[in-house]
Amino acid sequence: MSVTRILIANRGEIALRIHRAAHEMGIETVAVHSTADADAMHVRLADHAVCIGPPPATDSYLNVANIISAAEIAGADAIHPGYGFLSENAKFAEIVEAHDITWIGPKPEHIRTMGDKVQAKKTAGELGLPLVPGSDGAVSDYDEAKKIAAEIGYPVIIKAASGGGGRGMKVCEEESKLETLMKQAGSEAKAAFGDATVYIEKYLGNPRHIEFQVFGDGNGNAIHLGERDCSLQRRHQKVLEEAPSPVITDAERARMGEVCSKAMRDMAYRGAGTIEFLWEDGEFYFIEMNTRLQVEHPVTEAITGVDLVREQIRIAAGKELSHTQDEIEFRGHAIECRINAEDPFTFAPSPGKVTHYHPAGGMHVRVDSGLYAGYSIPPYYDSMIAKLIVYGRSRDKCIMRLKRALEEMVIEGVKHSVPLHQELLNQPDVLTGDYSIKWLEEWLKEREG
Ligand code: MV4
Repeated sequence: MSVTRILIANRGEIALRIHRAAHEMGIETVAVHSTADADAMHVRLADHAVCIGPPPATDSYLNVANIISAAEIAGADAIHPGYGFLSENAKFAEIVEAHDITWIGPKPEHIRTMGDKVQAKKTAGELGLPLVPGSDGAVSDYDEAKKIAAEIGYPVIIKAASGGGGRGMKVCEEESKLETLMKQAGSEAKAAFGDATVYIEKYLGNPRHIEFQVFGDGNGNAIHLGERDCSLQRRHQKVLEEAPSPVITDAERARMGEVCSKAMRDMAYRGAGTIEFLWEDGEFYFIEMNTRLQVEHPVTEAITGVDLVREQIRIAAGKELSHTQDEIEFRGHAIECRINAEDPFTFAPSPGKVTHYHPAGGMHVRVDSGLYAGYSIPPYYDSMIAKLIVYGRSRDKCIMRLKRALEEMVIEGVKHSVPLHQELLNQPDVLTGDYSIKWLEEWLKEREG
């Protein structure tokens, strides 16, 4: 299980992030890239690089045969999938392990379980995580659905078992609309995921999105690294994340963190995971678990001092967790701004050549990005081009520093979301932390006028 050369099955800032952790551990890296990414920073930094196909992700970053071949050719003994792409593909994880390559990720069975939202909820309930009231598993019978909805009370939400990320959801206000909305949700789910299975939950009107970071060693030891508040989202895309959450007390973190880490111990979870909750009126309700590293992991790193990617690699190599729960201390506040190549008003993608680039710097300022002056942002992939992560001893100090850092950021040649973040950080509700998952879209509507 020794890891000496990691193939990074990803691109952009997360490929750099993994390369950096690997090199600090004396481990070599292999970049893979599409023909559109031949000049990308992740290819330049890596020790070895293999082209795995044409620009469309289905032909390159999602091409399992080409990635496994690249690993064999380059002599990689481990694969890190990053986030997105193949990171939560249980079949891929199994194929990697069948080739005697170390999979830097959770056990395939756990990826599969959590990928099915009905099974994930059932498992979470058995492990003692608090659930949103709703159907006990999938519902197909309309009379049964009406009975459940009447019990929990309207409004209810109909969700697709294969969904996640908000796709295939319908809010139902009254019984007369339930059957129609269930049929719609089912056929949309069938079209999008090839699976018409749906389930029902009480609809929470104004919750926050709060998620706990967990780590397991696969042998029944697990710890938590506190929570992140990711309530500021637009169309299920996170815009700004922070740790700790402005609404969670130290006692609540300790209590809920223990509930999460106990659940991970009981399932002998391996690697990094994120347990997502909706939070309303002081109560947590499990919604999903992500079995991968998340985009927003650096805010957790900033307040705990733990290198999450290093930890993932250690666990995959069969080592113990570096820290006991007692050793984890939460100190200060961190905020991440996601910077996308898009119009800050219309959100239209803005790929193209970056003519000037100067990242922010200074104390407690981190920029994770593959940008450089002269780089051409290809139009084929996600529009996120940089993450600005700022730390301060208090939330107020963090925000002051974040404003300063945003002023320093220079990205020219494409439109990007720095001006949006500057506007956001002048909103009283953002400054006080008084926002829910609805806040951003409502604010954008008002801004449009
Ligand atoms: C909900 C909900 C309200 N009530 N479930 C959206 C993504 C998926 N992970 C779960 N989602 C929601 N589930 C109940 N019972 C509202 C959402 C939701 C949401 C959740 C987190 C962050 C942003 C969101 C935006 C719209 C809806």
